[in-house]
Amino acid sequence: MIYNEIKCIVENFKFEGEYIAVEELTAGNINNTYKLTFKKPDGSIINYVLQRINTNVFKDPVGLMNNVEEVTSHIADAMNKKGIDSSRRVLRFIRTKDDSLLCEYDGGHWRADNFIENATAHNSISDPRHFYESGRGFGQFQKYLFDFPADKLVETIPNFHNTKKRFETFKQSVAKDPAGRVASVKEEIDFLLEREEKMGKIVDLIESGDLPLRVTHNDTKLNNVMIDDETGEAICVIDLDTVMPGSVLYDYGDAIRFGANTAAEDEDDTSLIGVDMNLFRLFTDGFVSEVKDVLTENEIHYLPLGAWVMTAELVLRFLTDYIDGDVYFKIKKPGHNLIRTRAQKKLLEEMEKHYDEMVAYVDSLITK
Ligand code: GN1
Ligand code: MG
Repeated sequence: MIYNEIKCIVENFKFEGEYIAVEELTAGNINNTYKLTFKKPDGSIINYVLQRINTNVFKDPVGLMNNVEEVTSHIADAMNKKGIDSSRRVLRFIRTKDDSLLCEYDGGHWRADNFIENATAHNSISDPRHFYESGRGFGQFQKYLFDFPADKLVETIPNFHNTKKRFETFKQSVAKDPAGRVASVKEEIDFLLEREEKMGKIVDLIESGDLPLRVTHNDTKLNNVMIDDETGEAICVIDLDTVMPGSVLYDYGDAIRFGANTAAEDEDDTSLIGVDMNLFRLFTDGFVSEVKDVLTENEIHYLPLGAWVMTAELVLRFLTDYIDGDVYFKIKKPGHNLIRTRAQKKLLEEMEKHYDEMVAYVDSLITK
């Protein structure tokens, strides 16, 4: 069914060559993603990525495409000026035959971009160097956007990392209990209530002017940066739908949350979950080596707070979605959001044990 639909959508884009195959890529929790394969007249193969934007999550797909086009053009221009070949280093969106960035088909909003060849979006760390590289990749991304005018961007998800607003929404869900699940998650709810104040700390520091707003990626999981299969270098940051004004703590923190975990984000066996301090240091070194000159001392000092808040935020978001009846994140099995909640809760507890060590390490980099 979906494959017939895709065939029709493909005809609307200015792809090169003859369409020969499609494969679904299932790692993302929000959009539906497909790899398309085409054969050019000379017989060579060219691949593209096609995505259906989840408009339940991204309510303004036109504004979103405008954002990502602006951001990727800015990065490509900056690379070209430096004489860097940008063809595998930045996403480029393919237009439709009527020159639009979006194809609307049967109520769905579809977009397409180049496929980065000979590179992988890793879901876990097989080689620790990849995590150092991922730090460099996201750090470089931050640097490229340093002079990007934030007023060109719409907020694709308002209050995305506003943990105070998210906490209010969570409390409303608990009060409503729409799926009748609240009684079974009392322990997880209490765990969050005990941490409510600290969870709002980044928002407070932004409001008080202690942390600046920048243009940030906001979803810096390991699998949102492509690693070159041959060189092991981070070459291209992907999944740009949440690029918006934010704090650098969000980018650093979400990457640590996902990548320094000794287990998967949704590990069922919580005894496997911990913080790998070696990986923590590797990512931190890679990230800070790129952004040290553009960040304030305060931002560097508070980086570990970013890791703590982003992890707590995911406990909150997964639990809220579980309580709401699984309406936001795609789930791969029944109870998936509860499994994710418990895994992130365990990770947060482990992070709390290492917190002072994390702060000491980051502070030692300020004076270096
Ligand atoms: C979603 O789209 P994906 O899978 O990269 C989510 C992130 C969460 C992440 C948790 C727009 O990211 O915020 O941290 O799942 N994206 C959105 O795995 O909500
Ligand atoms: Mg992604």
